[in-house]
Amino acid sequence: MIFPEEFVWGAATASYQIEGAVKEDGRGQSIWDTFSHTPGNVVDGDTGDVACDHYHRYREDVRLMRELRLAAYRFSVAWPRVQPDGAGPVNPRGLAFYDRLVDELLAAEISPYVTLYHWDLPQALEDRGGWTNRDTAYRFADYAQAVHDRLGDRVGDWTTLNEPWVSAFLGYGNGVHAPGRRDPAGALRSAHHLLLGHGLAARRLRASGARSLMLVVNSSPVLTPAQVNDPSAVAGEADAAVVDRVHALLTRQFLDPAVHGTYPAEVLEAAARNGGTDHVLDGDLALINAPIDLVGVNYYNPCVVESGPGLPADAAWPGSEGVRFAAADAPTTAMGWPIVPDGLSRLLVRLSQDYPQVGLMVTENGAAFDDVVEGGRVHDDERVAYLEGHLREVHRAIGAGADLRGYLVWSLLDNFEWAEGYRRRFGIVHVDYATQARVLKDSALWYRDVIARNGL
Ligand code: GBH
Repeated sequence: MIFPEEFVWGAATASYQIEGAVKEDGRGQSIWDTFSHTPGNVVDGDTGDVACDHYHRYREDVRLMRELRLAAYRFSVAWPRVQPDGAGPVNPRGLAFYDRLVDELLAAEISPYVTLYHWDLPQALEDRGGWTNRDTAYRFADYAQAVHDRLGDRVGDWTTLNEPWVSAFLGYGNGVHAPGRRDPAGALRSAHHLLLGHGLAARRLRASGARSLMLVVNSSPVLTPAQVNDPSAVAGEADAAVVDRVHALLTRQFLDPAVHGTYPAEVLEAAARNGGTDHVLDGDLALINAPIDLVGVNYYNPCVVESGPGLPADAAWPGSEGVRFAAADAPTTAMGWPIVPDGLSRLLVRLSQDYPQVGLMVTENGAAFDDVVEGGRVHDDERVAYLEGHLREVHRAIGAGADLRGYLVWSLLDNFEWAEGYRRRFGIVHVDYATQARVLKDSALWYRDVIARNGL
């Protein structure tokens, strides 16, 4: 099973999940510092204060990537390192870290894929309303410009946002993520302002000469319980309507505006029932519809729903009245997420049909399992099986015509898994948090072989 010659193999991380060094070199506070330091928000009271200490150990981490012969490394820039208060003059010492990291990657022949926003909003902006405030979109575009000014001579691959659905609906909807607000109307406004920030930043980066622009979404095929194990199962009318609505809320809410310059009716209806649509100004959709090259897809599991007459909307899903979120009949990871590899091919084929204007990249895929270190090895057979199963589906999607450019494992390192803290391990490299020792898991050795032969 060989992949196209230009296929990009890599791994991904995010700033707050790995860097630590939260008070160093003038870094300001982010909403995740505030949130993780507030008791009750993160399992075991874990915080990103130290994390993988990547801020100090990035050279060793790039050496590991080099050993695996990664072609690409997707990381994010911490906005509060660059602009401690989210606006105004840049902090050169904060930017200097990413400057060193980029040089180290290039010396190792690894392409840096820079994500500008992976959830660590400067707290000072949250104090002025965060993403519910339209002004944050403009602040984001200024910040994006500042990072490009410093790294754009060496970085060609830029992502504006990681998973705006999660920022908006877990951050401002159900409050499971920072800033921990529970406000459905605010979540819908936030989603729009995130999109506006994406469009404004994409235009600035393009004008500054960025080679490739990407928006990364958490997307899933939306399936009825019967469709999980039988893709040809036909949904009844009520279930089919619910499937379409949830697909609009999860995926089309972001990709329709970005790629087509339109909102799905389901999103506007959800907003009409939750605070109104006044935050969508004339001309916004045209701004959001900035040309991009790629859509990044983070896939972990399908979204399983059926009709549930009379049910209220879930806090993370304004507009989901009458939807029952159901369990999938499938084995699960340590997160409790169902393992459905062919969900990935179903998703990629659909996205390539719905959004033929852009290429696709799998920017995250991976799984948490309860790894055991034994004699300096980690035999994570379940992770190898998960990754192999999903790569077969990536290959199948390419065969079915999807314009798929690459695959990035989530994650390079075990790291701070947001509200789950450090107990959930997604890495292909094990991290012993007591010593910061790194050990390549069996999955990393397996992935190195996949990369070497460009296939399975
Ligand atoms: C990604 O997000 C992140 O980009 C990454 O930072 C993170 O470490 C990684 O995945 C692993 O979690 O049932 O309504 O609550 C995770 C994507 C999307 C997965 C929302 C959980 C729950 C939806 N997440 N999903 S709901």
